[in-house]
Amino acid sequence: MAYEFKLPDLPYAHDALAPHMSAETLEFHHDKHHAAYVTNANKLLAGSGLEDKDEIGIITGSFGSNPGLFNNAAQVFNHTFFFDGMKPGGGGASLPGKLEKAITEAFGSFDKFREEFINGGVTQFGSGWVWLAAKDGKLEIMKTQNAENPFVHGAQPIICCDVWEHAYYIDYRNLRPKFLEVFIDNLANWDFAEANLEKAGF
Ligand code: MN3
Repeated sequence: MAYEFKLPDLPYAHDALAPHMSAETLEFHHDKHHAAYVTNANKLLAGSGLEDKDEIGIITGSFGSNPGLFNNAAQVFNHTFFFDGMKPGGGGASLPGKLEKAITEAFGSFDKFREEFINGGVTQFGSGWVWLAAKDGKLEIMKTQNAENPFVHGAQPIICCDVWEHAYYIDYRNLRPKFLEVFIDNLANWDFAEANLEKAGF
């Protein structure tokens, strides 16, 4: 049975993240951009020899050898992960227990983590992503270009922010730093991050 990429519904209404992220942004970002990656990934999967792999197997299996498939398949995963990683009333410094402990161990404090995550997103030149990722049993900030994600760098994703311009230009124009601050302070779903930390073996 060949794998099929699917476009999941947003886990909240399109207007649920306003004023931090508008319904218009989510209508374009989920209903148009994310949907197009799903359509293209399925087209490019056909005949690739990776049809029988799972989602992560297709991503890691196409990395470096089938850029068209890799870019679309990874962007399907990245966007689902990004949208699941936000919630209405999210963000802020109050974290679930395991996440707080792991962040404090890795960065010294939540404020230092916040600063490093925002700085990672701001300094990712051009299109890409900033991640809190788990590698070798430790949390780190990882920035990736275009569609790359932690799986192709030997790491597990915990939470991420999309820093492609389409993620923030409607709401914040060129102010990427402001968008990243709002992500950490008002949007991040720390329960989702805690669940991913447990999946990564913490
Ligand atoms: Mn995007």
